[in-house]
Amino acid sequence: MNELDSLVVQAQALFAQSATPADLENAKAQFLGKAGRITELMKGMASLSVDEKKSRGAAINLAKQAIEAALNARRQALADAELDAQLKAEALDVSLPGRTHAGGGLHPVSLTLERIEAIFGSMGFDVAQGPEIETDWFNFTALNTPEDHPARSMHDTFYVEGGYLLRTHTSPMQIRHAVQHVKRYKTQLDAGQGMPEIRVIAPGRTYRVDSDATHSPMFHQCEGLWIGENVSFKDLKVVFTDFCRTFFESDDLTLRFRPSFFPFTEPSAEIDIQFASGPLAGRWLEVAGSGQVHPNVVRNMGLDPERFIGFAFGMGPDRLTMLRYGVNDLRLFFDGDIRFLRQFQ
Ligand code: 2U9
Repeated sequence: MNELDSLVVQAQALFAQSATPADLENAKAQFLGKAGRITELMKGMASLSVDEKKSRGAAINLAKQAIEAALNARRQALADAELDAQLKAEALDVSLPGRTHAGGGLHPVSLTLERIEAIFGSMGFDVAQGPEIETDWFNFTALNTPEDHPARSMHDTFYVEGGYLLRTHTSPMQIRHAVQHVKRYKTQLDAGQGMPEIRVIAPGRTYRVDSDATHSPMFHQCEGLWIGENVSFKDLKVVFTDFCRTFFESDDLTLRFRPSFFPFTEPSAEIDIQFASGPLAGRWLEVAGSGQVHPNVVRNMGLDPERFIGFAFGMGPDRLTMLRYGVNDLRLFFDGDIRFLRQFQ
């Protein structure tokens, strides 16, 4: 192998070893740079005759062209490799699941409240919401609850400065609603005419000094009221049976009205339900209290109890949610554990 061929082979080898464009440019300088081997060979021709210069020059040129070709091929190869690596690094895997914002959802008790509102709404009941900090009058007195009733004890209720308290039930809202309703139809009533029936439910937060697996200091209630001139216990039974069957999506569910006592209703009854099938089949489960509204309470609405009559009921949406979903500890609803709450989305 002559000197020029060997130079080409050396250049090819050095170019092949160059792993980066910078290495390659350094290698190029050794052969094609100002002080490179080819330049030196060119300079070395000065002492040659014209003929020798021609043939030597042509030979050196060929070697130079071969080295340049090897350089360009290696430049291209390195550029291709770099592009390849870049494409790989920036590659989009279109089969990956998209990045979404975690969608929130309603709390299970809110789902129950919405469900209760929709069912009673379909039966013509309004939904009334109002203050959670109440006066003694609306929370107790107007509801025929005497001064010495244990519910009024400091141990049973949270009292706020200024004679206010955290409502212990949503019934005060029903009184407020009824009083407004009666005011709106006052002229008609005074003229001896009638008024549209009061048909309302009051869902919301209520408070008591109580805390264990089945009691929370803050809990939910939904109470209902239906007052008219011809409303009876039969209507309560029909309405509540319909409600329970729709709420629990079970047509073979039976109800039992068990005599009880509440200051604001007389007579009063606890309402128990029994499923014919499913995990709770055969057991009587208490779901609500109810009764015919006490004449004193009807009077406190501004109505004549000899003419207007009706019934009321009260239930605990927390407990209904536990029954519907099979939850065994009330506190799970208020701990805010996302693993629990996510199951209801
Ligand atoms: C007015 C008049 C009467 C609402 C009623 C109940 C019976 C009752 C609670 C039981 C435990 C709900 O689940 S609970 O928290 N309620 O038993 N509530 S009758 O009576 C009223 C309401 C408003 C004006």
